[in-house]
Amino acid sequence: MLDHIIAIVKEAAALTREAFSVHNKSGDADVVTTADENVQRFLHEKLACYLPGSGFVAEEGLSAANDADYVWIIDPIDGTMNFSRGIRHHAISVALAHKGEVIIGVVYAPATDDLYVAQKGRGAFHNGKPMAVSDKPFRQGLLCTAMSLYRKEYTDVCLDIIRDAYGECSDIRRFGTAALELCYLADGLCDLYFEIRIFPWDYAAGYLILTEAGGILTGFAGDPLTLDCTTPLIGANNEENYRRLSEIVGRYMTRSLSDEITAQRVDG
Ligand code: LIP
Repeated sequence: MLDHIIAIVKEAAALTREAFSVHNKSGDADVVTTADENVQRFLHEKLACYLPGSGFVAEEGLSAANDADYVWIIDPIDGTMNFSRGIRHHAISVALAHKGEVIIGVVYAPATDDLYVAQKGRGAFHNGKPMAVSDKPFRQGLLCTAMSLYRKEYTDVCLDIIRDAYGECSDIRRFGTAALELCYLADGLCDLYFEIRIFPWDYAAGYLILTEAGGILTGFAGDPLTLDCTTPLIGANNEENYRRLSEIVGRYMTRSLSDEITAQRVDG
């Protein structure tokens, strides 16, 4: 099954090498390209044929049969702004969930030919090599993070959290693609992750890849990820660093703010 999904994702990647146009969705910071739409349409057609009766939740307006046992969670191009500007940090992210649990994750970066995959209970692999999180302590950690791109009213909270974390870790990185950032944690390249509001299609595949590589990823205050709403996302290479980052986040985020963020459902 995994090899077949990989083949479909890599076939879809060819569509990112064709000419494309760019459109604004909810504003200048929220863009979509015809490549996003073409990749999503291709993946929907091929994966629905491969797994009849499966449901779909995908970024570009696709939400179907979400009560099916098997549901595909897809970001056709994660890091669309990067892609639209010619920045190589972007990826196709495909997750397969069974009764709400991610069992397969595939993240493929067409510009660099980096393939990250995981199957539940069977490890995570980068271009066929086993992945493992780093053993870096917090003070040596690289924190992948982002501002609240589509909800700029959360900017101050993000700045407070990032300022405190930056004062205690080594440095921050903003790659503009959560799917790849979670793979970087899984591969030991980065060590910490925080984003205040992110969609399931951004993180579903990266979640399995990171946890299969030994990492930790949850919502606010250890909340499990439910795959059906936007959520804060906190991740780390080990339990000690996860607790320390969660404590920093808890200085400024509240349960009511987290509830406000997770109130936005994405499953239709
Ligand atoms: C991306 C997200 C990421 C965010 C990026 C971008 P998209 O998704 O994965 O969390 O910080 O700016 O939004 O919209 O490119 O598919």
